Amino acid sequence: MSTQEQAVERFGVVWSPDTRLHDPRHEVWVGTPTPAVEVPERVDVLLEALTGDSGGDSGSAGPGPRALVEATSHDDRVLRRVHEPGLLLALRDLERRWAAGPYAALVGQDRAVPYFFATPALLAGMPPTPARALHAQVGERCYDTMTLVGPGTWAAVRAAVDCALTAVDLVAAGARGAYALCRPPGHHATPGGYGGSCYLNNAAVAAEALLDAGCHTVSVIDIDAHHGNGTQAAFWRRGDVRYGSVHVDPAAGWFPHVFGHESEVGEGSGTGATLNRPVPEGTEDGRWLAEIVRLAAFAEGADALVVSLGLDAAVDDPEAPLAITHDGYRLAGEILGGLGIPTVVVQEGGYHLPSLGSLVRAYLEGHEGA
Ligand code: SP5
Ligand code: ZN
Repeated sequence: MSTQEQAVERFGVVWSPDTRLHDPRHEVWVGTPTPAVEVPERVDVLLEALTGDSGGDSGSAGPGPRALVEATSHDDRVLRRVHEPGLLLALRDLERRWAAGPYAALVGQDRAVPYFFATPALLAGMPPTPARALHAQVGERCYDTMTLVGPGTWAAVRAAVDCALTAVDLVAAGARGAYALCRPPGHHATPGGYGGSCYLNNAAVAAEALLDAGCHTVSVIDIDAHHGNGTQAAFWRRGDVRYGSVHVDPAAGWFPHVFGHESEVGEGSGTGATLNRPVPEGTEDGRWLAEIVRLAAFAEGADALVVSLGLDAAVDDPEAPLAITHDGYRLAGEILGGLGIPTVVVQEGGYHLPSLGSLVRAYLEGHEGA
């Protein structure tokens, strides 16, 4: 029996205190403000679990503490390869413009939330004139009512991107892997739009940065309970970045509703570089892990791996109906870690605060130990 611990190189944890600054307070669902689940406390829970003293199971013979790395600021160069300039401009200015508007005084709404969407059904084939009112402009970029922008949102969103880019720096410098404690999450953010509690796509930015660092191919594997429509959109027509995801079946009624079906495989030179594995409500470890084995085979051969690590597939999570255990997350880590590919793990969703810490440890220990 070999002492596996000796070989274990623990992933550094990249974080930024600024990621706490975004506080949506509410998400509006079917017209009704409900308490936000994507809350700043998520950062503290994850950080404490990964760096606090309550670390290992027994305490005595476990590996040492993880390196805690504060994100360094990176310019917009890689970010602009994922997102349209119009999205970056709109998001950067939105909290100031909304605060200057009458919304807080009129209706007590101090967060930007859209109410009007210029869908193809409205346009009816006619050429629209851009809306003058800010409350109509918000719906040009925000595609749902659950992704509010307020004081501190931009600072946090941009800091999350810096976490992802700093984690890439660690891997580019030779680390086996690194964990980016990104908040808010990113995988629902498309090149031109935001929604699903996501504003900028941290995982897609990480993949682009890995290409920049000399990788020829990158695989993004997304194990969040929801399909990462934004990441899929970013690489839909490209063969250099593969996107594979296991998620609750949108055809059963789940967000993002219109994407995440098995029939979506990419287009053009990206044909076959997208793989969706929707699973039924109530899916347990066995089925989920079998899909992760398929995703691992799909990811194999890439020069680098990005894992979109959502913890909301867990059985106790309030936002998704899957039933994955701690052992499931540990085994998922072992399967993806078994590929032996340098990896940037990017935090996505996960909303059951009492479980997040042990789930993230389970995944990372599985991946590192593989
Ligand atoms: C990153 C991520 O996990 N985003 C999740 C987005 C899915 N949210 C869908 C929410 C559907 C409505 N839930 C009702 C709960 C009201 N608080
Ligand atoms: Zn999710």
